Amino acid sequence: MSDVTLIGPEFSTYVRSARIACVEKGITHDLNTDHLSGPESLNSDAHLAYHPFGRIPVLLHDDFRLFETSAICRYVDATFDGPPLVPTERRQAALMEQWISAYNDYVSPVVLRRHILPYAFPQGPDGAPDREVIDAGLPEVANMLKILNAALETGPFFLGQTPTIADFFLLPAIDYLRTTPEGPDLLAAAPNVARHRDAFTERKSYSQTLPERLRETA
Ligand SMILES: N[C@@H](CCC(=O)N[C@@H](CS)C(=O)NCC(=O)O)C(=O)O
Repeated sequence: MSDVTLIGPEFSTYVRSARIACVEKGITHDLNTDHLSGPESLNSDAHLAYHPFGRIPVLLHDDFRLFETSAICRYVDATFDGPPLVPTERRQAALMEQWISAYNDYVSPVVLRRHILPYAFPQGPDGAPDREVIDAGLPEVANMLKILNAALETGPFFLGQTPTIADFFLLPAIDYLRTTPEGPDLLAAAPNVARHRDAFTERKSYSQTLPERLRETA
């Protein structure tokens, strides 16, 4: 029993990243969505008391509260016994930071916000996915996958055979990408990215954090 609680729903990509860190470290965690009922509840007083920017996840451990997924993963790594989630060699550790930051600042705004989310939460006419938004984003999504494909050339993970926190960030987005109409073709053109996800499926941290809506397609 670790007494770690993560606030946020299981379908959220960043919540999944934090959950993967817990499973890879070998600790149990609870998920808490008690005060969350929909996107608007992220800006409720109850949630803002945990996360002043109205995002998820938040980690609770004893009387300690922490937001930002990278900080949460690093806290889990530093606090509990278990396999290291960060490389010990300084350049490898720096490369891990590089890919976490690149995911947050470049990959997620394109792959998640301009492709996956417009399908998951359609905002177009009649509640359909907004084709203009999605079509305009496709060349950039393909370019992101090209960059990731090159980075994962040795693979299967960013830093070789063992996943690190950077991989915990990428996996949830790629797992959703497979399920969009264009996803399979985009991934066929980026086989190292597809291999990254396939290598993850062999790990407990994949199956134990698989969101409900991906269970049929896994
Ligand atoms: N920088 C934050 C990003 C967290 C984030 O954006 N989480 C998403 C869920 S995957 C969220 O809260 N979205 C709600 C929104 O954008 O309003 C982190 O690393 O935790």
